Amino acid sequence: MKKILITGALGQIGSELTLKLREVYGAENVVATDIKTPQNSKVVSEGIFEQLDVTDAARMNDLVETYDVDTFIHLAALLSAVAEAKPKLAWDLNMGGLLNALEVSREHDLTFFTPSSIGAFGPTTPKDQTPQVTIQRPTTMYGVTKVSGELLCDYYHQKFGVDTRSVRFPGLISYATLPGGGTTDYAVDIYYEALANHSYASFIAEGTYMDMMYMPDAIELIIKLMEAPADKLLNRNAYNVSAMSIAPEDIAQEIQKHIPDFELSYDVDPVRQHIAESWPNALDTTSAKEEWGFSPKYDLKKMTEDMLKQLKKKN
Ligand code: AKB
Repeated sequence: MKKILITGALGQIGSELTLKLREVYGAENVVATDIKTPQNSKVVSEGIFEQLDVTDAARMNDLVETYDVDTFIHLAALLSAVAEAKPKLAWDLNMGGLLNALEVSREHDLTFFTPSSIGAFGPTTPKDQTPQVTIQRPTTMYGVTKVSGELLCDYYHQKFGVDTRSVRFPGLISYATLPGGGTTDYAVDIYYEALANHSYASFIAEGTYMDMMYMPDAIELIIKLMEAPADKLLNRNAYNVSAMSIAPEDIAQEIQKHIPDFELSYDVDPVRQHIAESWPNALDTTSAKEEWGFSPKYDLKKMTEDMLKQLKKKN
């Protein structure tokens, strides 16, 4: 990766990935883009930043040419709960943006990354040790766009030789930027509320297991996958990745080790609960480990220690 363009750079992944890429590859080699331009963000104020609506193919192409980009990291997308509320917008943005990004990557021979999600699976997918290659019949619009996106990545790789790379991200937990409208967001909210109020009412029910990962592991794995030799990557649609499979009560128990009077209650949101129940409990990540050395460092214990420490520092 020499000259990298990122879309959705002000989002949950983008705002941390942009800063890390600037540190590793040099600020002059990272072009951050987003549809918004908040001025109080380091992403905007401390490096190259360009406004970009990913449905605008001509502007995307101009930026790739102007900055002589060789690597495209496409993050701009609506998350699961918002996509369920606005399915047409989700299709237009998630698929339109991805198609534009793949086209520009084909035309300019760019190495390409975009995240898929555990949302690309559905209720008929095996729930435990979910295989790398398995049934993908999602029942959410988010999932429909993610599985279609995986197929498009495969197609652009096979048909045009585009160097497509992707992972199926689980819920990502971070102290730096809040997620925007996902089903796994409870696992972020719970830490904020634990510190502020010593209690949390979870919108996901007790016993609902989902895969999760701490953001530093997610950032590191994107760089690792992008730096991996192309000939080692057998899966060009997306790799299963996960660092832990947890339910709300597991996080609560871990938080109680630091905040003994923390109390977890439940105020279940039927829409997000329905989405969560259609997703796997725990993915099999063998292919990612074998083909490019995926190795997350944070388990629930380490993540909880760090989340609480960092959030305390922030406030
Ligand atoms: C969401 O909940 O929508 C995302 C995801 C798992 O893709 N965090």
